[in-house]
Amino acid sequence: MATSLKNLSDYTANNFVDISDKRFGLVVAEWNREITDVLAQGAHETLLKHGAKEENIYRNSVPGSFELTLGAQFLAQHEEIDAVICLGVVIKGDTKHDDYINHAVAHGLTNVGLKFNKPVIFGLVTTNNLEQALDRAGGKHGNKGVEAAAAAIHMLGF
Ligand code: DLZ
Repeated sequence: MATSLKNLSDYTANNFVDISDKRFGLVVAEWNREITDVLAQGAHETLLKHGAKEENIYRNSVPGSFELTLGAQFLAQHEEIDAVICLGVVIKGDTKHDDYINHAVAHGLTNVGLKFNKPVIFGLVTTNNLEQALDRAGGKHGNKGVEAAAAAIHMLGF
């Protein structure tokens, strides 16, 4: 990542980012796996479409979304990794588990990004039910995995 001060226009004109030599970590939660697999596929395809090399995409799975933070840290600590994309699906149930997980992951990923000074993307789909989750994994609301990869690429333009 560039550390020198650039013109303000350089920060905004980052529609094209050369990611051909960038290395990406994908951290994918296994809970709701049929959905997180679709998110991961969307992210993976988006990175390739924008020029990333297959061998520069490192996919790792974690048990559930709560573990995304530590998974992200395991990858982000490596200097060779330029950005980490975290993908999970948390569906509201009878208890407040979703609240605890979602907030923990949001705080956790923020901290990892700041600690290692690199993009750590929050690709967590947080919904009230399964249908809303499916809508966001290749359904009528697109694929949040694609958006997460796009966010990573955008941030690498800084
Ligand atoms: C325990 C749990 C529950 C109830 N729901 C979800 C969920 O909807 N999505 C998800 O990714 N993970 C869930 N988990 C698992 C937790 O994220 C975590 O893996 C366990 O609490 C172990 O730390």
